This record gives sequence, C-alpha cells and structure tokens, in this order.
Amino acid sequence: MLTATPAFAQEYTIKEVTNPNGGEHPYYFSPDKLTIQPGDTVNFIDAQDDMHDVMFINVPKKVDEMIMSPMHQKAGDKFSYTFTVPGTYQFHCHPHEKLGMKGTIIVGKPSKPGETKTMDHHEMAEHAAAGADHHHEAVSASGLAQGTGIINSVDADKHTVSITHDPIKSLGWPEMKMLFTVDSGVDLSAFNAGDAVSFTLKSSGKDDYAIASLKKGK
Ligand SMILES: [Cu+2]
Repeated sequence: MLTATPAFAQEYTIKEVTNPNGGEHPYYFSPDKLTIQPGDTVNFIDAQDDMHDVMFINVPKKVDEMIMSPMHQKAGDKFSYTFTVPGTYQFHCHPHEKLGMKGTIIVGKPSKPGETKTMDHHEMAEHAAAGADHHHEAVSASGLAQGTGIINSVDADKHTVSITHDPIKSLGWPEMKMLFTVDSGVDLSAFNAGDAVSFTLKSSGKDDYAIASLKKGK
C-alpha cells in the first residue's frame, strides 16, 4: 500500500492511587503524564477501595464537552474516555486537588499557548447526572456540610485549624488532613491538638470551605 495505514486505536490505563504509607504524596495518578494519539482511549481505574474522581480542568478549545468521571469508591471502579481532539489535557482528582493529585495527557501533540480553555467543572457538575454525589450540589441543597475529625493543630492568629477529618459523604471527600479557615465567631482558645471535634462547613468562595461552627466530641 502506498497510503499510510492509520494506527490501530490503543487503550491505556491510569491508576488512581492512594499511597498506604502516606508521606508527601499520599494520592496520585500513575502515570501522571501520558502521550497518546487521537482515537486512543484512557481507562482511569481506582487502584484500591478509596474515593477518587477524574475531572478535566484545562482542555483544547475544540473539546465541546465536560470530561468528568463519577466518584470512584471501590478498587476497579473505572472511567473511560476516548480522546479525539489533539492537544494538551490537564486533569485532577477533585477531593485531592489541593494535595497535588493531578495529571496531564497529550493527544497527538501539545497545545500551543492560547489553544486551551479552562473548564468550569464546579458549575457544570451541578448539572451533571452524577451531580447528586457532588459536593457543590450537596452544599447548595443544605447550605452546610457536617464533619467529624481530630484536630492536628490550631493557629489562633490566623484563625485556622488543621483537622484530619473522617470521610464526609455529602462532599464526596475521603478521610483527609485539611487546613480550614474558621469563622471569627468561633472561639479557638477552647481547642487543642488531639481534640475530637464535630464541625459544620460552609462554602467560602468557589472552591473553598470554611468552618462555620466547631464543637468538641464526635
Ligand atoms: Cu483522589
């Protein structure tokens, strides 16, 4: 044949990993960088029983849909997507976004500056079919989300508290160590590292939560 034969579409796997040893990077995608060709499919697979999802946050401008998985909870939970538009795709796991769980897929060749767009997945998630699990929906429905956990440290000057919280189902969050800003009305002098606490969260800005109330005991 004189014409070029198109390559067969390939399948790739990216694992959603919870590192049992914790450390600096307790959550990550493996691999977190992948180059594929248009028409190839990537399977994102939960590597263990833990909560992760996949949200594409920056994609080539010609992509006309939101690329977002439902929340994965069990080993083997899978989300597959076939990439047709060439360019650079960036994604993250929403619960672990701030812990650096993110990755990049290049389809064909990388996008040049200005050829990609940011996807507003927070807004779109509310309209997605799977949105019932999604925390923005949960929060807009109730205004507040409830949580429990153990205090790691208190910073009275900055009015923040570090809490290792239990899974917060309404937000789709697994157990995590998180730093929260606390409402000025809460007296932090009563709290110390090691305290078991219950708290309510309110949405503060697009992607953040603040503690609206805090009390001792789970
Ligand atoms: Cu994750």
